[in-house]
Amino acid sequence: MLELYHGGPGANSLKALLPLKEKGLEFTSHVLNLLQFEQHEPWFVKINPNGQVPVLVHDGKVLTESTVINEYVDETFQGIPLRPPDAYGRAQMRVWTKFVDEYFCPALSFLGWYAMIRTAVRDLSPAEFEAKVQRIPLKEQRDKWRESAAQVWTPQQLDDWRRRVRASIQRMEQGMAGPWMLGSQFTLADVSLFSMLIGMPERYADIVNQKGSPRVVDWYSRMMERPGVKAALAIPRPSREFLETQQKAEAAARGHPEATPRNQAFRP
Ligand SMILES: N[C@@H](CCC(=O)N[C@@H](CS)C(=O)NCC(=O)O)C(=O)O
Repeated sequence: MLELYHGGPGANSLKALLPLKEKGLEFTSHVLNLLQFEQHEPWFVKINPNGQVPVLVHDGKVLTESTVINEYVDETFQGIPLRPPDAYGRAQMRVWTKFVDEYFCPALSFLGWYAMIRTAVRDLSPAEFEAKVQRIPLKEQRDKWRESAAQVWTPQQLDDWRRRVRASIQRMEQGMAGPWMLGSQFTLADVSLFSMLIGMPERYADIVNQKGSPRVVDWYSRMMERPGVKAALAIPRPSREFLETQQKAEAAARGHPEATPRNQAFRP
């Protein structure tokens, strides 16, 4: 029996969803609303003490870390193979998955949180917000929630994360070895990179576009045609819906001082 605890289809959650869908595996999906702190509820922290998604549970065995989950799934289950058959190919694949985990994903994540979190928590008073943050197991994550709500990051930091995102796309553009990242075989390298790229041609049109990164744009279109990708992207996205509701409330309140959000005190 397979169960996946995840957020909506984006970033590390999409990364773990894609191989399950590509292989056509049956699994029970548990979608958490990350912007309402469901991943820090005691019941979930019992499953993953880090209070983060994704988590795969296979016959009662708990697996964390999306990149590790994906290799486990490919090694354990039938269906389309997602790792190259040879050691050198697998090493090349892991260079990309490591690059995503250590460089690309952190840069995107900081920019995403900066853009989202303050709006997401606008209904919470500072005390309510702090009570939620206190439950977060990892200090790094507590800091990240607090810093993004207070928007303390400097323009230089934001510029540097954007630089890293741009450098990541250029590295992909130069490294694309065929229709898929490693050449003719679709692998976990494509899975990892695409999970970060999803939505970028719209949100980062100045970075991902036909002129500056044509091979990446063509690859993205090929990815979007895959039935496994379509199936993964059809998964519910409660965090996104919640954020959109908060954004509408924020827009409606603009210019109405009486509708000032309760988290005013977070603002610098
Ligand atoms: N290294 C972990 C990172 C997991 C991670 O960052 N998960 C994010 C979602 S993409 C999360 O749960 N964020 C919510 C939080 O930390 O409060 C992995 O690859 O699985």
